[in-house]
Amino acid sequence: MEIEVVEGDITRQQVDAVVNAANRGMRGGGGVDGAIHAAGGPAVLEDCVRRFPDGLATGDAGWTTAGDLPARWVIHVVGPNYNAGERDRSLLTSCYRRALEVADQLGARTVAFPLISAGIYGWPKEDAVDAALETLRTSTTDVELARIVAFGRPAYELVRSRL
Ligand code: AR6
Repeated sequence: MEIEVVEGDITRQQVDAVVNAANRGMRGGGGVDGAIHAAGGPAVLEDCVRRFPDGLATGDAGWTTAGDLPARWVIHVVGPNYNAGERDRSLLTSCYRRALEVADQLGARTVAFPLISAGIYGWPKEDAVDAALETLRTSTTDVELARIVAFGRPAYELVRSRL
């Protein structure tokens, strides 16, 4: 699998699936989650309600339609909330691994990832990048391209330096 980094907005990515950094409730939120629901439109929330009546566990992944986004699917993951004391790193790496498993189930070959837990959930950025890269590098998957979408220049430079 090729791993690349771009600077940009995950809602603009022309890929098979975009990954959303959601929360356990799975009913939208701020950050990437807010941007994906805003750009994807109400179909994304409707599908969340239908597929995740009880939400989703931390470290797990599931999918919905991408609604009006250029992608075909949204793969939702729930990263650990570092600020709330969830600091088990395996919960963070699990998000990347589970997202690739869901991508394989869907037949998605190109997948765009945000830096899960690195925003509102407060995971230290450098380690969030390393956890993402390590997990993507060591996972066995049919996904051909993992694109890390860095939000802003500093995030882009950080990912590039760790790559
Ligand atoms: N495209 C790409 N990256 C983005 C975008 C975007 N449009 N917007 C923000 N980022 P966050 P989390 C970056 O906070 O830390 C929500 O309320 C951001 O700079 O979106 O996992 C959910 O509902 C950071 O590097 O996700 C949850 O409650 C990264 O994406 C909670 O926030 C992740 O930041 C999840 O927090």
